[in-house]
Amino acid sequence: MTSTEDGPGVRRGTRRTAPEAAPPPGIRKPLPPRLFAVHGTNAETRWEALRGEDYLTPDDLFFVRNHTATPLIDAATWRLTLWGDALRGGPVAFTYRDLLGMPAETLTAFIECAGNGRRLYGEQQYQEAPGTPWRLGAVGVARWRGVRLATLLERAGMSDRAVALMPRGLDADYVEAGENLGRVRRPLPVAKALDDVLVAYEMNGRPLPPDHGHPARLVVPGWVGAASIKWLGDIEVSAERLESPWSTRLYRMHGPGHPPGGGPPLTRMGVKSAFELPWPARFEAGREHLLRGRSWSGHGRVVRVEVSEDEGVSWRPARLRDDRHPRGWVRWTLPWTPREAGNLRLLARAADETGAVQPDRAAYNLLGYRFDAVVRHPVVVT
Ligand SMILES: Nc1nc2c(c(=O)[nH]1)N[C@H]1C(S)=C(S)[C@@H](COP(=O)(O)O)O[C@H]1N2
Ligand SMILES: [Mo]
Repeated sequence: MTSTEDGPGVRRGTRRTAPEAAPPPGIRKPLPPRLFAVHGTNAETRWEALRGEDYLTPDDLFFVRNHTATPLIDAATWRLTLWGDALRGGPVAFTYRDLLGMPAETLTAFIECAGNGRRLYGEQQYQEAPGTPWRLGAVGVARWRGVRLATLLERAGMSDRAVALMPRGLDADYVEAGENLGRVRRPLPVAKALDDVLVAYEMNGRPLPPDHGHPARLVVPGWVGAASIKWLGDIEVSAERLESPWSTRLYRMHGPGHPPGGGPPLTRMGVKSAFELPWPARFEAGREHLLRGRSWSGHGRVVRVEVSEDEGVSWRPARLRDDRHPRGWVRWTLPWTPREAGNLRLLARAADETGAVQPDRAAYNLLGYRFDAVVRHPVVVT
């Protein structure tokens, strides 16, 4: 990579084509190894492939997290049904055409898996966590277009007794260690639903691709990706609290330092940063390189990013680009001239507008969620 570090970046298709690995059976789009690392039924975006890309993650580079397999759903016969004891009338079904005919809204937001960075618990904190071994590529930013969930709830006649919703996907039942947990579903508080949740039918200006939820998915800004149910089929609207395995057991912090039975269901993601570099990255000594990266937070805009080449003893501010979206990420750059050959680690640390800063260590939990510590990116200087 040394000779291209200052250049326009790794353009897709310009590198020598690596042999294609067998794709996981459940994902429809191509997963060339230069763009993705495949883990079971999931595909992780390679950060070096984002180098030189625009603000939005292109659809063909967006990570995929599937509990089972991508279903192919015909938008013409698809229905989204709202039902439950907190509707004033009976169930209400919306067609794809109904959605397209309703007031549309556009939202630029990241979706990030709660387990993004899980592998770094082991690699960096020597605390292994089971589960999909994502490094930092289980995140992407897209421009979503669709109908506000608040609008659908209003049209379906939600009463003020409603406290919880249960959006559910149309993909197959999820079976974990021989136990059938049913279809992917996770309770969503009414307050969040009314605030900023979108029922999206477009991603980056085109109909949602099959792997990302066609014909429609939820986009729950700032929250763990599991809240953003894909292939949305129905939503229960309830006057009582609702639970599913995705709220009682999964997507909670378990283990030492957390309450018995786990902490509360995870909602917002923390602050994170990543370099647009391969792992490990290679640089030539004595030349100036332009470091690039992106930082994001589930709590609001990122306002500061600093980089360290000496394990956090000293920090230099990166230059933030002006394309910040409140629910997206920010791109940043910093020129860097490595002095001598050897191995080192590059650190990037972001702060958001609420004052939250990336910690030195992430709060360990048995399922490896929410790794938000400053990442030590390995670098070889030659
Ligand atoms: N129906 C359904 N929705 C789902 C999932 C799933 O497996 N089935 N995975 C969830 C998880 S854990 C994440 S992180 C995001 C990933 O969205 P993406 O695959 O579009 O990147 O979708 C969420 N929505
Ligand atoms: Mo996830």
